[in-house]
Amino acid sequence: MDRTYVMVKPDGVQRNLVGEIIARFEKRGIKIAALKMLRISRELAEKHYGEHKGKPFFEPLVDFITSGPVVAMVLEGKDVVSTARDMMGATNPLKAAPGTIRGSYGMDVGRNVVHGSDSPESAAREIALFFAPEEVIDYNKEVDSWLYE
Ligand code: DAT
Ligand code: MG
Repeated sequence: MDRTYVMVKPDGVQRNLVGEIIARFEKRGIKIAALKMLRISRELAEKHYGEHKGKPFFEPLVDFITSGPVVAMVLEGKDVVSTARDMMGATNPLKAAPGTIRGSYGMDVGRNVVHGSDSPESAAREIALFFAPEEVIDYNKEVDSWLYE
């Protein structure tokens, strides 16, 4: 099974969307392997978004992601990196397909409610940034045999 890093951003927390977002992944059959709320430091934000350093939206992005608590999670499932991204929709919520998380709850690219790793390599890097190895839990769910053939 694959793992990805997903985060409800400060706007999602403030807008009471945490439960709704987690429920979408759970109901899909994606397993929660780690979950916590935290306030991201500037240092961690700059590492997490390191690939965007130097872009015009980098400073506002760091300001935004550190502006309030986030809910960080590791999700597990078949092809979960791309599945979670598909469920989130395009970066710009106005371009995100209706029914996706961003397409359901967002209006502006700088307030797009959720983050999800964009590749298995990013997922490994981001999981290690946000979670200690012992915080990511390996466990079985009986329902898996009803989700996977
Ligand atoms: P994604 O979050 O879909 O992986 P990304 O990695 O390209 O998108 O960008 C990270 C975040 O930065 C994105 O969720 C919102 C913000 N962002 C991206 N492009 C932007 C832009 N052109 N203007 C303002 N914010 C932007
Ligand atoms: Mg990205």
